[in-house]
Amino acid sequence: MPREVHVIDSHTGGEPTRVVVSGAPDLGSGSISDRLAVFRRLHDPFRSAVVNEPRGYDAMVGALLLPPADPAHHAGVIFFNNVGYLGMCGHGTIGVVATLAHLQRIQPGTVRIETPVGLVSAELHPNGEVTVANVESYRLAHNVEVEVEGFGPVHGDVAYGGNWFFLVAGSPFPLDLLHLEALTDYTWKIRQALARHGITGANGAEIDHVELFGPPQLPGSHSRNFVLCPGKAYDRSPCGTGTSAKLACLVADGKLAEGQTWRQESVVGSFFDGSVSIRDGKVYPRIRGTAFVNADSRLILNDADPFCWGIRS
Ligand code: PYC
Repeated sequence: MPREVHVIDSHTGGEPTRVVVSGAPDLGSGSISDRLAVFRRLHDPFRSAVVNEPRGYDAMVGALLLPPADPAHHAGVIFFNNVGYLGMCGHGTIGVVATLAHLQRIQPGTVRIETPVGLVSAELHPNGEVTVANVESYRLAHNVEVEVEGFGPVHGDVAYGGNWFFLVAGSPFPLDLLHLEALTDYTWKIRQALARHGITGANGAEIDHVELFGPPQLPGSHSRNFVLCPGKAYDRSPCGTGTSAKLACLVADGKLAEGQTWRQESVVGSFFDGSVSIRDGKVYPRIRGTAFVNADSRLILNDADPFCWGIRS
């Protein structure tokens, strides 16, 4: 019998999130990290079926909604994309909260969500905006030089915001939609160079996101970015975890303090408002944005379909 998977799609600043509400494989009842390990080991084709073509496309981020390990929390979630799994996802968390509101499972107020990298809380505001209180974010290394094929030495910061980022100030190409191909090629080469030179996050973690920053184009915003995601798609939103990494760098540079807002705009012209709370010297970013639900549908997984499990590169 073909299997049906209930999904709800939304976008946050243009970046899509597909929340799997039911029809997913049983991952057991361990911690979210334990369930991620089961997902990765035994059910990876399901990830591909949900986000890859012919049902999805490279920019699609999936969010598997799970019962929380701790009943005091509202939900657990595992984020995934066209090539694998994400520790955290800022735009995706905003999409999950908008989806829970669409399903009338939550009202305005605080939502506590378990992710593989820790507990994240989010505030659903009465006007539908969402503020995500992210995991601790920090800069690991400042002004790291890497030799990039065809471009020479490039300098950037290595920082964590729930995923690992290399943050580069400036770009040889304007951060706009006319230059997406060149920006993708440049940032992909930076990522390859980081891997080639053994430049990693903490404990050897791969740096799988690259972020370029340039001057803002919208009134009231502080900077525009281009973010390359692990599977070579670019983030249509300003990237919640990428903005968290940026906020941690700004705090480390003495350029942002508690109570101040940093408006980060994306390459498509959407924006997040970022701020920080600092506890015991540690930086905890807050990302405020809006998601719009734009589809509520059933995926059909039919084993007789040769592309049932997605087109995988
Ligand atoms: O918003 O954190 C984010 C994100 C990560 C990858 C795509 N979006």
